[in-house]
Amino acid sequence: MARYNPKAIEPKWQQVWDENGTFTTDEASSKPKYYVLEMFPYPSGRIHIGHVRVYTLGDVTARYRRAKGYNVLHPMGWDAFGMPAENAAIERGIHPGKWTYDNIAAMRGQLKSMGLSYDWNREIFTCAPDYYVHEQRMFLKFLEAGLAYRKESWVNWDPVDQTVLANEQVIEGRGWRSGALVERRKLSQWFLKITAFGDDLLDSLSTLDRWPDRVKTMQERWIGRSEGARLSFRLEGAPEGLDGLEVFTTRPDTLFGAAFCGIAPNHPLAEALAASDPELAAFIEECNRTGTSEEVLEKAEKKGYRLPVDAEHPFVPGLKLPVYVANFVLMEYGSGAIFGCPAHDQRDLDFARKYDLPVKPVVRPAGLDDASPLEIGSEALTGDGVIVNSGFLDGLSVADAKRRAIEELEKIGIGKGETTFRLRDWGVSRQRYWGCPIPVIHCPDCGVVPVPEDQLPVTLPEDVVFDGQGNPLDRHPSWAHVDCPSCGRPARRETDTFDTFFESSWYFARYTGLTTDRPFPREAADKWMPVDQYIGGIEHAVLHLLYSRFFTRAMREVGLLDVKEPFAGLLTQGMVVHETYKDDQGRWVFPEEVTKDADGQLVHVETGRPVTRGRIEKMSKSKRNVVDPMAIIEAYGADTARLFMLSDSPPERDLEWTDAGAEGAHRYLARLYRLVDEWAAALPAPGTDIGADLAAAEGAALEIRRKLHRTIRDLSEDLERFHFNKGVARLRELSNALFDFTPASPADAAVAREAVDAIIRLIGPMTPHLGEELWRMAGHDGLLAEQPWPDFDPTLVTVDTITLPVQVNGKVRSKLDVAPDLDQDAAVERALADHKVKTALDGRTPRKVIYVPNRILNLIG
Ligand code: ANZ
Ligand code: ZN
Repeated sequence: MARYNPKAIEPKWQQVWDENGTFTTDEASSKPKYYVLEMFPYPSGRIHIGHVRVYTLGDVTARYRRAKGYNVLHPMGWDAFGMPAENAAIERGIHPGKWTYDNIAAMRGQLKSMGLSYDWNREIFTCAPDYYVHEQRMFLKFLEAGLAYRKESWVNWDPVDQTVLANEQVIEGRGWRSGALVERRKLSQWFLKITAFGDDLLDSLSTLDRWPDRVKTMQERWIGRSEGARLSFRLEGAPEGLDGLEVFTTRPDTLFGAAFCGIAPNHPLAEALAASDPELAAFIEECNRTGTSEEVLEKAEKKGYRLPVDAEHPFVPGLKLPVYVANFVLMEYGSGAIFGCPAHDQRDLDFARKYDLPVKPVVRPAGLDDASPLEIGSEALTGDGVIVNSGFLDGLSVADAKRRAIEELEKIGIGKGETTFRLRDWGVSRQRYWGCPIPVIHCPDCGVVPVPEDQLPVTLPEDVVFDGQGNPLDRHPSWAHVDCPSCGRPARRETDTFDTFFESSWYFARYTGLTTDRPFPREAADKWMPVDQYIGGIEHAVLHLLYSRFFTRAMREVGLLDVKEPFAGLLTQGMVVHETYKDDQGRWVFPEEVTKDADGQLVHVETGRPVTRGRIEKMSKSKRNVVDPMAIIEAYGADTARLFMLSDSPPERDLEWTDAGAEGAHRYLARLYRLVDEWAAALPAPGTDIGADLAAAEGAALEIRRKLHRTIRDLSEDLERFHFNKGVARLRELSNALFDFTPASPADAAVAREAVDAIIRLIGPMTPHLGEELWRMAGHDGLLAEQPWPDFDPTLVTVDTITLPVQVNGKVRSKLDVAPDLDQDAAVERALADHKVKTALDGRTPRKVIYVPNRILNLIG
């Protein structure tokens, strides 16, 4: 008798798929397309358990769709630029390129050992010139189209990584990688005009009906569209040319409650006045020590610096408002200046209380009658209501007053309605070596000159020094020194490289065809895009997913493809979590080091000292609760790891890794293997016409058929909806029925053949190696991976009832057709209504009920 041995089976089938080109996408196929993609990995060196989960989810989807008759595109590649490679160079003297490609080789092997159905012919490496040359061309196209531009701006500077960070990369005021407190700096940077698509990026979210609401909400907030007005205050005491102050407001209805104006620390007026005011200069510098992200400013204490300048109220002649430099006003939002209405804005109220400014309510909250006094304590009134104390706006609703105020501003020519976005243009310049060089040259005479097409790609020099001091490209002796392509005089290459989110913003389109003359073939992109199902982590809800949506629009605008949305369906998988332990010193302990002593107390295996169980947490090295996927595959095989990743939790939720769970999954697969092994010889040969025998099936065999066809129907639904855990449970239930079944008659054997063939196909996407092996053991030629998904027989699934025999005093009196798993009360009620049972009971009520669900009901009376 053979034994389930994944170590032998798995490499064997991987090799067969490879040699056979089983997963090579056929461009000539006339089947409907299905593009499934998992977020590609950063080549850190080893796959982690999160990879195993996400790539299993994608692989089951790809294999299922293939079986359902789709022409599937399922590619894989490497997000290969980025800082860890450069850090390795600094720390260990390995060239980032070598480090990266070595890691890729190791991880590719690990992914292959999982049996993933990728078309490896389309593998991409974003750090290779044949990939990034297209980025350079694309960037120059964007530049031409006005979608890329250069400007001086205040940026988030990471003092440890020595680079600029996008706002999205600043988390609670710290760099997302280094954890260092972010500072502000003024630099000349390249920007991509994501704001040009602000409205569309927002409005089109409603078309993404296969995206999680959570992600859409996060994007909506991030884009942050605000409708309001821009208006100009006349300033008294301001230097020439700076005496009009533009502010953006979403609440023009509260203008009569204005108490002050605030400007950003980097506002031109503040900078002009600081030139002759050291105290102001010091205040500005203090503000610059915190990052530019809103989050930070929101939390910081509100502070201001009173300027020797007043603003004239536009509607109230003679009313003068003090002007402050305020630390909570952002230069990059609206116009970098505000008017403050303390009664109806919390920040303004905090500020007013601190600097003793008037607080004048101008909105009476709905439900508060005219007579009651309108007083503001420590909380601003931000709700709806009726306008008061506001001249020509009095009596209007907030919405009407907004419109009326804008009308008035337009009439007197000092303002207009305006929409503003929280979203800012994407700064893509990074002062790093291991990234795609930005293909421009700076000429003292000609300014910024694009690198001519025939000189692309601009490749990275190999001979660079990594010592952690700034950007190595800057200090390379010759690389940056070139002649100006336009005037021929000495000029200098741009030494900044692109943010690495650049690469991942279009790689999904590159997979549609690896052309050299263009980023991807137009027809192929139009055929394959959008990705039908994208799978990856929720941590990319705004960054990567928003950039990709923008890039797709930008690529469309420059004529590279014709879709707007890159990802039609999105699944965000949860984390894999694991138990944690600490010893009596509070140190983390590996779960393998924990055992129970004679009294059943948890202790450390070596020291015998007490250990306490901690929370179940995301796997992390520091908490010593990491499980290495390669060790799992080594111990149980990839199919067990895959099956476990699909069991227990829905994909969006966290999944707890337990050894017991993995062992359970393994035992189940071994049992299925034994079943097929035992049955194989007695099954009718494949291809035999078993139709008549199947039709003759009855009793337990018929029950098996019913269960089988229901499982086919329901599992298909489960896979379409990504309810993989439910699907696994269903398969195990079906298997249990088979384990209990002993085929005796020819009809039974036919049913066994039908069931074995179907269950192999059903489990194939989840445990593909075992699937292929069982397919062979069951006597089939060819590959399971090329078999269609089984169909269910509708006549076998419609009858969702079972036959329940009813005994009265031990004698069968009737048979009821009832729903499976009916509870006792309902079963008794049904029985008492049955006339044969009634006759048998002859008016007596049963004294005792014996009920075995789905088997028998015995009434004693
Ligand atoms: C006056 C006012 C009165 C405001 C009131 C609010 C409530 P959202 O909705 O997020 O777009 N603002 C404008 N530009 C700013 C900047 N650069 N930095 C900081 N704050 C700025 O917020 C728009 C509101 O935020 C604007 O409306 C403005 O304050 C402030 F009862 O104007 B408001
Ligand atoms: Zn020149």
